Amino acid sequence: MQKTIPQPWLDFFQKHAQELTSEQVQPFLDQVTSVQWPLVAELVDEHVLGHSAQNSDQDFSSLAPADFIGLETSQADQSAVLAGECLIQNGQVGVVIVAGGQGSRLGFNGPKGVYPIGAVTGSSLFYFHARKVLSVSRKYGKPVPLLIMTSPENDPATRAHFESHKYFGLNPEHVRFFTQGQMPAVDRTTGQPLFSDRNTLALSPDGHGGALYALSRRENEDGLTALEWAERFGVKTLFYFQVDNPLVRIADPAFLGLHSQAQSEVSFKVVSKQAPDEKVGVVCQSPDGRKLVIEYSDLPAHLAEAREPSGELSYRAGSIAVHIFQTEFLKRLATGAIRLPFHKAIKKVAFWNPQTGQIHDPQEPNAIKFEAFIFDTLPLAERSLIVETDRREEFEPLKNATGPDSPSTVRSAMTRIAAKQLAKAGVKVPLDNLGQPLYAIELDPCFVVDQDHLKPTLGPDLKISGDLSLVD
Ligand code: UD2
Repeated sequence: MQKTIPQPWLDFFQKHAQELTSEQVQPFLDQVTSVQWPLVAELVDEHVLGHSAQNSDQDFSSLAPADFIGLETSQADQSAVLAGECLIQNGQVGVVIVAGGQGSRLGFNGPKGVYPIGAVTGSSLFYFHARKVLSVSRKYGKPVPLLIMTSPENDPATRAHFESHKYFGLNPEHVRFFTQGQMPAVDRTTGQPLFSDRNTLALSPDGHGGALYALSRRENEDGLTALEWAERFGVKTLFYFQVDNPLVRIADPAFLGLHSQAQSEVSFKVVSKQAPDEKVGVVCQSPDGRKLVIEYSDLPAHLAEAREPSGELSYRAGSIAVHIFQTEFLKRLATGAIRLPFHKAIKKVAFWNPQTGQIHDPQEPNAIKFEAFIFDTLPLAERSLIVETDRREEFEPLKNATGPDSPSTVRSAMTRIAAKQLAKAGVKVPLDNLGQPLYAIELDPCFVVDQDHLKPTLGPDLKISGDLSLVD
C-alpha cells in the first residue's frame, strides 16, 4: 500500500484488507492505491475539518462583470468565419466531449450520451454529436479527431454504444476514448472515506476538470496521451463541450476564427443569463483583467441580482461550457506545478457501515464529493476570449427527467431548429398558433451543411404531414 496514506486511514485499510477473502483483497488494494490520499487528506482538512489556512471565503468585492464580444459582432464577422474554416481545412481542429458525469438528476441508467434524445428515432446524444463531427469533416475534407472523456464506470458502455452503432459513420481510427480520474466520497462530518460496500470504496468521477489531467495521461496500448494522439493528426486547437447539449455548434468556424485572431489560449461561449438564479456559471473579471468563472451556487445574491440601468443583469455572461483550448495551453497546465482547485459538493451517498456491516441509504446528504472544474483553467490563461451566442440556437442541455432542461424541452428545441433549417431550404413546415412545428422533426446532422443551409437535395418538394426523420 502507498506509504503516503495518512496513518489512521492506512491502519484502517490494512486491518480491513485482512478481513477480506483472497479474491477480494487485490481489487480492494488496487482501488486504494489508485487514490491520491495526500490530496484527499488536504481537502478533508480544508473543506470538512476547517483546519486549513486556505479555508477562507472567496473575496467577491473586486470582481467585475467580464467583457465579452456581443452577439451581433460575433455573428457578423465574416473574416472570423474564414479564419476558423482555414483552421479546420488545415486539420488543426479536434473535438472533445466530456461525458464522464453520473447524470444523477436525469435518473437515466447508463452513460448520459446514450440517452435516446432524438424526437422521432430516439437516436442518442452521441449520435447527434458524432454525426455533426462527421458533417464538419466531410465539408472541409479533413478528419476531425474526436476525443471522448468517460469515467471508469461508464467507459465500457460508452465504447459499446459506439461500436454497436459503427461509430455513427466516423472512422474509428479518428475516435479516442480517454478515462477521467476518481475521488473518494468522504463523510461530511468526520471526513472519513466512505465504502459503497464491504469491499469497495465509494469513488466518483473527479469532475470535468479531470479532463486536464486525463488528456495528458498515458493510458492506452500505444503509449500516447490523448493530446499526443490528437496532435499526430496536426491538431493544435480543441473544441470542447458537454455531452448533455445537443444544440452545440461543433467546431463553429466563427468561434474558432475569433479565438485564433485573438491568439487566445482558451475561449468561452456565453449566453446572456435570463434570470439571477439560472444555473450557469458567470464569467467575471478581476482588476488585473483576468477572467474567471463563478459557479451559480457560489455567486452572492447581490451580484446575481444586480442590474444595469437598461434592466439587464450586470453579471450576465453565463457559461454554457462550450470552450476552445490550445493544446499547448493544456499541456503547460497539466505538466506545471499548478493544480486546479477542488470544489466540494454535499450529496447523499449510500454507504457500508463498518460498525454494523450494513449498507445505509441516507435520507439527508451525508457525504462530500470533490470535483475539479475545467473553467478554473480560465484565469490561468495569458490570453482568453469570451464570445456571446444565441441560447435559442445553441443551448438546451439535458439535465432533468422533467420540467426545465428535460427531454421534452430538448426535443422541442431540436425540432424548432430543424424546422427553421427546413423552412430556409424552402420546405413548408406546418406550425401551430404559437409558431411551433406541428410535428416532431429530426434531421441527421449530416444533412446540415452549415447552420443555415441543408444539403441541396432537400427542397420545396418535401411535404410534411406527420413526424419526420431525415437520415442522410
Ligand atoms: C455545468 C456548469 C455550469 C453551466 C452548465 C451548462 C460546472 C461546475 N457547471 O453545470 O456553470 O455551464 O454546465 O450546462 O461546470 N462531467 C464529466 N465528468 C465529471 C463531471 C461532469 O465528464 O466528473 C460532464 C458531464 O458528463 C456533463 C458535464 O460535465 O456533460 C456537466 O456536468 P454537470 O451536469 O454536473 O454540470 P452542471 O449542469 O451542474
